[in-house]
Amino acid sequence: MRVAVVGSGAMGSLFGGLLAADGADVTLIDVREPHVDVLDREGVTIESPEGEVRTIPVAATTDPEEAGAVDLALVFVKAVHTREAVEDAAPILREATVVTLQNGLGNPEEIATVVDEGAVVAGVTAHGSTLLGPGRVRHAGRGPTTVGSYFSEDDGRAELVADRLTSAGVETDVSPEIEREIWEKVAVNVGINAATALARVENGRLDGTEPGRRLLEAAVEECVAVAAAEGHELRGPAHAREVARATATNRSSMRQDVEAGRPTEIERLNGEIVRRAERHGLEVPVNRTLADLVRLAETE
Ligand code: KPL
Repeated sequence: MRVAVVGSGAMGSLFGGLLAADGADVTLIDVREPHVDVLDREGVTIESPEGEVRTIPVAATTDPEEAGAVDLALVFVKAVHTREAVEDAAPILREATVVTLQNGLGNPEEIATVVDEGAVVAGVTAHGSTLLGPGRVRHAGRGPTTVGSYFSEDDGRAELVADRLTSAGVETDVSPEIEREIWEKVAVNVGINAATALARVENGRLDGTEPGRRLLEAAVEECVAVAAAEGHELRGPAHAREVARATATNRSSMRQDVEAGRPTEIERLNGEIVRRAERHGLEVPVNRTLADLVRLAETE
């Protein structure tokens, strides 16, 4: 199977490397030249959660067209870059199933501006990964991955994606309710990411302190109300608090972005909650404030 990973940072390199180790013909695509050079020359080096290190040969390029036509594409760019990255990769995606496991709302819709809706498989993953340096990632933790056909009844594509990922060691289920699953993950990210990025604290502080709990609960309650207005019933703050406890020592992805001076995913998370709330006539003052503060931090 020919696979392209569009956006091969920490998560893309991990998933691409695991698929290559399982026998797929993988090309990792990324804009960072030093990273791509090492990947293409030496392969991707993965440190497992147990501390084992292995290097897996892959092809890598900054030019999507070099990958040639693929059967499967995994989109792992930051959500702010989805449309541009998929547009650049369009020539190699004509026969591909295109999978997004990215954070936030709106990624499948962005991808479907470029490829057929039927080709889009969306999902969520609890795997964690950190980019240690060019060509090298740490597989920080394993967890469930769920995929599903986003726009239409599954024609077998989601099953196929789940089988390939599971065979590569990423245990994956298929859900008939993938949009709700994405909302559940969004609620967690809305409750944890902006607050940890702004306060520069580890995730656990949002469950382990009173101001942390207040912020998380208020942001998630607002998100739950917006999801309900769109027909999705979510589990609510208790679940986000559980995740904050389970990932207590993590630096959230948004905190890492803010600290590194990179653009964040705020517009796909709290920022998108604000926009959707407006459409439904709902007030979401906590998300509005968190989004504005992160936007401000991004301009530093
Ligand atoms: O998904 C995450 C992120 O940081 O983006 C959580 C679950 C909050 C873990 O850090």
